[in-house]
Amino acid sequence: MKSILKMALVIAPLATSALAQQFFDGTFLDSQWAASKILDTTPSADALFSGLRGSGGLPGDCRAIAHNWQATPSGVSIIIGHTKTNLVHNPATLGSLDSLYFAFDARCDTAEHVNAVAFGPVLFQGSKRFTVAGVTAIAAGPWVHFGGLVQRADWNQIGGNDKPDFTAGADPVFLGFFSGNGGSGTNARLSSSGRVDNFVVGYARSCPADLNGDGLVEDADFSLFVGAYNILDCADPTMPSSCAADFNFDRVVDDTDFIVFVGAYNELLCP
Ligand SMILES: [Ca+2]
Ligand SMILES: [Ca+2]
Repeated sequence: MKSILKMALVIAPLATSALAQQFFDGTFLDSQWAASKILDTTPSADALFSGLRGSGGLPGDCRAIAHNWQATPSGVSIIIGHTKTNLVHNPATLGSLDSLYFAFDARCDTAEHVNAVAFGPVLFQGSKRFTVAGVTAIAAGPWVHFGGLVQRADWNQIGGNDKPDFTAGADPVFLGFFSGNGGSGTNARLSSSGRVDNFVVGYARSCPADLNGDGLVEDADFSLFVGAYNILDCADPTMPSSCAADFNFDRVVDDTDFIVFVGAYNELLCP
């Protein structure tokens, strides 16, 4: 078995980056996040907004968002993009990857005439802004959770029909979430606020179980997997960074991930 492994190591192509990676933020340092207006159809296009690190998260710190806009009797929309500026993805390393995993928790505070705030994934690339329909948090309601794979085709460009460009040489990609409000039939200037916590972005390579990135899923990866499995919680400070053994991005390395690992381990060679 050992010699076969060695042979396979010799014939394996140069290891491409094959890690499942995920990035988590439950702290939301102001220096790592930026907010900008990406849509404002209010009469004077003068919607105000802010996004700042705040308390009252789920748990601990969160990103506290606030909107102030003129809601005319007819519908208007404002969308604010919150991007994690220290999480810049180079399309050359994203490659042909189509799907990104996003997750976050959100809630909406109570305010007069404000029914809800909408939240969803956002992607900035060059001058283009893209969103994906997410979740709606009801005023004074419970935290709501968004989590799911977003395919390239799922992105909707604000003011256009393009899709993000993940080909090598394309502009860097900034990822985050949007917060948005619409008119509620009230002709008034409204203020709403809410919170977002536990922001996760993940992308799976073609061979995520190859935890050491050498092109094979073998005993070395098994050891890495077992180590992560024993730690369990991606938030545990002893978990290797990016929690690559959490293949389904649910922030724990458990039996669900083990099933994925065993399937790949039996195959040995990455596709
Ligand atoms: Ca490996
Ligand atoms: Ca998992």
